[in-house]
Amino acid sequence: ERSTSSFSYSSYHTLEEIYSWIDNFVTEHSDIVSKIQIGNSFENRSILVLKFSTGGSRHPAIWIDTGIHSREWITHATGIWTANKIVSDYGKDRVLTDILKAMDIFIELVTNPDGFAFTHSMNRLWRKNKSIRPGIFCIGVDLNRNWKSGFGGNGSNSNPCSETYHGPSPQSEPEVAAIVNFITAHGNFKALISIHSYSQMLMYPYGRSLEPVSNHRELYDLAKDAVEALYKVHGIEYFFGSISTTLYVASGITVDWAYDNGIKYAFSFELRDTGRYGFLLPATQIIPTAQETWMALRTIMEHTLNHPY
Ligand code: PAY
Ligand code: ZN
Repeated sequence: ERSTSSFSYSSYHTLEEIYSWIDNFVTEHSDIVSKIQIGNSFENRSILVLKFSTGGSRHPAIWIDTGIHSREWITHATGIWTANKIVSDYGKDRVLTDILKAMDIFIELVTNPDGFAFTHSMNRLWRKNKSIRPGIFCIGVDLNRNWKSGFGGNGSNSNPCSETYHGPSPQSEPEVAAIVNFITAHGNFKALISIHSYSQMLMYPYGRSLEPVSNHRELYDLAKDAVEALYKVHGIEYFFGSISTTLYVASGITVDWAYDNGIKYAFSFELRDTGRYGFLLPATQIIPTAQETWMALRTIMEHTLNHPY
């Protein structure tokens, strides 16, 4: 395809289709969108980030990632719709326009490209990346257990055959190291939102322990506002709270790392549904899911804009 106008936002797409959509998208919206390659995956695929910016140097920034678990297809689809929503509503939606005048938004759409390619070619329910190591017979590390914060703790597994295998060492996986290096080098991220499916939850740190974070009350109130805004769109209910108290204890995860590295607005979403279809959410639910998620994202971004630190 040579233009985004023929792209279907209500269908699931392959890696090649998404990467070609990215190229068309940045060409068509080069005034506010650019593409950055932040690294290469274990199997050497490009790791790409979309940057939405109205200028300035090193604006305070918001990070959104989708698809760190490759089988969570609704997350990539929601990310693509969201990227298009940002360019469509910029200049029309007052809140979004104010956000983008002061802050940059970065979206990593395919955070686990090797796993994602594998969900199309061989195993639709593949979760981990595709790394292999000498003497280890199972494939892949859980990229949401490979972060330095709480690495190897409760709710992660040292068995390479486990779905929650944390890997040999923190950031051993190039897909995680690329994000750590990028966010650290940038140095001005104020919010990080990591998007998963499924369960219909909006959560914040910690995953690794039941201990409340220092701004727990603020994150609780903000999550409540965000899920209320989400509910108003299609009447879908979300649970919210810390990861450890809302879902389960999980260590070495993205949002704990973000929080421990000074990003105090750190959230993870679990998108639709609650298990009827699970990871195999029908494509007819892509647009409604993206629409409601957008209102929650916008609530978090607006709060970040209004509470500079
Ligand atoms: O959102 O980071 C989070 C919570 C921890 C997730 C994890 O275990 O990595 C929760 C699961 C996920 O989205 O990966 C929940 C899903 C339903 C699963 O795979 O069990
Ligand atoms: Zn996940």
